[in-house]
Amino acid sequence: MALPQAEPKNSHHLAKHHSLSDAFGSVNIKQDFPILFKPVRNQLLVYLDNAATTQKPQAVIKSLYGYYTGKNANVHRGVHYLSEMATQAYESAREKVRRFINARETKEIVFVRGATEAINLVAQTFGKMTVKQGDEILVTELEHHANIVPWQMLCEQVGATLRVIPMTDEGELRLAEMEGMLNERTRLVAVSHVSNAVGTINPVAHIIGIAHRAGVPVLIDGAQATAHLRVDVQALDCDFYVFSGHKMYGPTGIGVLYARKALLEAMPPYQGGGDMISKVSFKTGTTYNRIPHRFEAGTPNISGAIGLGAAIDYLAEFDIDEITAHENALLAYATEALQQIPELRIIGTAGEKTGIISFVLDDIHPHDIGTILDQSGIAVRAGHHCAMPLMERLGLSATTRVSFGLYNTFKDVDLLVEGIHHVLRIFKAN
Ligand code: 7TS
Repeated sequence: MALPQAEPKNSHHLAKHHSLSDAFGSVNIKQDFPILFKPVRNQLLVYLDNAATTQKPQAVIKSLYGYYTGKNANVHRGVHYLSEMATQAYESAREKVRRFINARETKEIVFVRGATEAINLVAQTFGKMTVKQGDEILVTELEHHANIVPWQMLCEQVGATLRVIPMTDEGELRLAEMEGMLNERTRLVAVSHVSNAVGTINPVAHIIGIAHRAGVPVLIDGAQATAHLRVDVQALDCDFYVFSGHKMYGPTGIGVLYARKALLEAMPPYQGGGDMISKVSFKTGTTYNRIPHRFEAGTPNISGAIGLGAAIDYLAEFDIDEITAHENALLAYATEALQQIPELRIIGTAGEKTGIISFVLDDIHPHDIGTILDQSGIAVRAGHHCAMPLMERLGLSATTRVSFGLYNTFKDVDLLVEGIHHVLRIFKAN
């Protein structure tokens, strides 16, 4: 399948709602990301590790610079000008997040460090409140450790059991089994929207329907979804949705917990400290602030939230469905090209996938593959992808993983394929 590949151009930032059929497939979008023009090992970077973290557009970098040069102060405290500016910027980022995932109210948006912290928060607040000895929590075989370990810790603390929804060899959840696993002791289903290790898009709306019919709330780990798929928490009807800013072109150290208002209002606080209280007294005890501030103890990541807001604005310059379509086209093109390599086996062949391809190549260790590709300026991830139970299920210790972002091109895929042939040549020569 020979797809057209436009030549590099020095044109500038895309106009708002630029025709994406022009923009994608060319390198125009790369121009928004300064780091993609930094030579890596004397070559132009081919960045294919977007599931680990995405690169940041100039607009996000500028927003951080703008914050620290024009607005820096602590939030929700000072009466002075800069504090008002910082608070306004921070709270307006919350509104951008609300709109981005279509939550009903900004109260339902809690800023956290990332998906990991959001899940730990839910486990230690909602979990401690509702999960008792003998109760059960359901996760799946496809989860990242961030959506396993906090639940294991909770189960150990309260004497509950973690049960695991199995998957097929292709990497699809066996939902018929899930129905049989729900019972009157089940307190929560925690499932990823998209698997980071093999790219499966789980049918989360369907899963939420099944769980809700059994009266069980659902947490969706959207770390691998928000940069690639349209997310609407009201349409999904999920109870919790978590994600990380850095995987969607925003800064590191900022992420989001969305929780249904009634749940958030019922949950006990997570960390104690400044900003999360309404009154503190040694005599009469402490009362807590209203949501979402009750869950944001201490000085938050103000610049991070503002940078995430800028990333959301950046994504809004595109139509998210066109981003999905572009990454699907890259996935199809790369899958077909990689299948031509007899020594290569793709791991995870679900019917619905995002732009993530895990593979093994002969018996060459993924770390060797990653290291050799890096010599050609191609960045991929090698290892267990923080999904050791998934690897165990597949009988593997590691894979090499390629993951696309909106700036990747068909040329990037061609360079990857060339790089893999180079790896094979090196190993065959030895
Ligand atoms: N959930 C999923 C599905 C993830 O892919 C990750 C990170 C996390 C949770 C945790 O996100 P964090 O931002 O809190 O660290 N996944 C990966 C990855 O695939 N490679 O590096 C990190």
